[in-house]
Amino acid sequence: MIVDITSWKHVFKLDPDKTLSDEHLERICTSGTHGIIVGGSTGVTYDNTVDLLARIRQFEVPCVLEVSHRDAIVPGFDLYLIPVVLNSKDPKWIVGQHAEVLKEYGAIMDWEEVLAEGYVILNPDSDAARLTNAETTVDVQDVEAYARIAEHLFHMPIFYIEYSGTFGDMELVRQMRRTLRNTQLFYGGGIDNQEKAQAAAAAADTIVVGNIVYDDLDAALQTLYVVGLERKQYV
Ligand code: 1GP
Repeated sequence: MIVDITSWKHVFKLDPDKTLSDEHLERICTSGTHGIIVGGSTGVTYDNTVDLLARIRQFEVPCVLEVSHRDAIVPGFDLYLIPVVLNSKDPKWIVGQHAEVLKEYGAIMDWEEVLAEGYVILNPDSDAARLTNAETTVDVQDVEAYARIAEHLFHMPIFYIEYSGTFGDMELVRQMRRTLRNTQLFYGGGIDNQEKAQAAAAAADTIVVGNIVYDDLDAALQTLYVVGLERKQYV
């Protein structure tokens, strides 16, 4: 399946390390969302990633893997998103792990299926920030510099403002939308109701809805209203 992420307004992010019933997975996959990102910060393995992919593949929704660990690179996804944590203090999360993987698989990679994501992780209390040793004490000018690095220096297709677990500063997100020209702005973090989805969708190109899927499925499905994607039988 050819996936055009530039048309994505709304995606769900599903974590292979978390449990979702078949019924809930079906409601997510047939909700009308533009895509499913499979990814997580901890506990992601080859086996739990294969398992989740196989379950999602019963449905027609595009499904992409956000690669978080070299051992969990599973064939069969529509696309592979490769995070580059621009505000990490450890080069391992910027190019280190990437180089390790490419030493092994570089010659056989299908680059048509790979997209780099320039990440800025801003919630210091998130697993993602702790894991990647992200410098979260940054201001708008810092984040703007990262956005320009992503777009103009590295020509990355995606700039991802990540507040995983908490709802972020929408004025900052809006400012990054004004700064970026062609690079697509993803926002994720703390979208757990329609109002927050609306605010985030007004600020970013693509909103990513994660944890609430596991905590309150009906609330998760309500986030589709803002982009006109809801399928009425589910909400
Ligand atoms: C996490 O950006 C996503 O990578 C979504 O965040 O889980 O807080 O919705 P939440």
